[in-house]
Amino acid sequence: MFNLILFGPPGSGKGTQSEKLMSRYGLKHLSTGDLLRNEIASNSPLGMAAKSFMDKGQLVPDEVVIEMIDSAIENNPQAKGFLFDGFPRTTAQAEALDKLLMQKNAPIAVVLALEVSKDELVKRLMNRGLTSGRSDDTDESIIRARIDEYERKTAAVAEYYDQFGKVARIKGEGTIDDIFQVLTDEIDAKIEA
Ligand code: B4P
Repeated sequence: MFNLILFGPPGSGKGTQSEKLMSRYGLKHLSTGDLLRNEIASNSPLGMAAKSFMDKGQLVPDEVVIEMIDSAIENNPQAKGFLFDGFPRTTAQAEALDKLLMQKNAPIAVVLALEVSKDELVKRLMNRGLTSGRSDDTDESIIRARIDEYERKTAAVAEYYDQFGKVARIKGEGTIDDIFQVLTDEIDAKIEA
């Protein structure tokens, strides 16, 4: 099994690059943002609870997303590896993920961390808001709240994985294809190692 995390602030290109990586490597894509939006679309109790946090630009509580990822992993026993997108977002989530993967003897191989300036993030998300219909993408103050939440709670996840030497930091500005090339170089080096 080959497991990787695509990491970065909101709007850094995680969802965009995940689509491309998934088709290149045949990994199972697990995006907690997408899983939560599916729960909201189906009006489930979990979705309704999550919506109140997401609409304010806040993180959904750890226990909710950890349980969701746990069942997504269990529901995909044939996966040859997972691409985690937007998860983990706190060190508690990272520790929980490591525990889940330890049971499968398949630890995270690499954390690819996309780095993008704050101004560029706001610009991209406002732009996406014009067409995505996502309520958290249309209001600049909510976008800024998401970036603040990232700095307060999520940036530390990269430091958590640094202690195991697993983080590759990658400039997330430039063309989508150029960034994809750098990401695949990092992954190929890990696969060959
Ligand atoms: P997510 O769905 O994970 O969304 P995101 O971080 O906003 O976006 P992403 O980073 O994937 O977007 P992308 O850059 O691809 O989270 C939404 C919410 O769900 C969170 O705020 C939180 O409330 C909740 N949540 C999710 N996971 C959670 C967890 N684990 N714990 C707690 N809460 C959780 O795209 C952005 C735009 O940039 C696109 O329009 C794209 O076209 C553009 N773009 C991408 N690359 C570009 C490039 N190189 N140049 C120019 N534009 C580019």
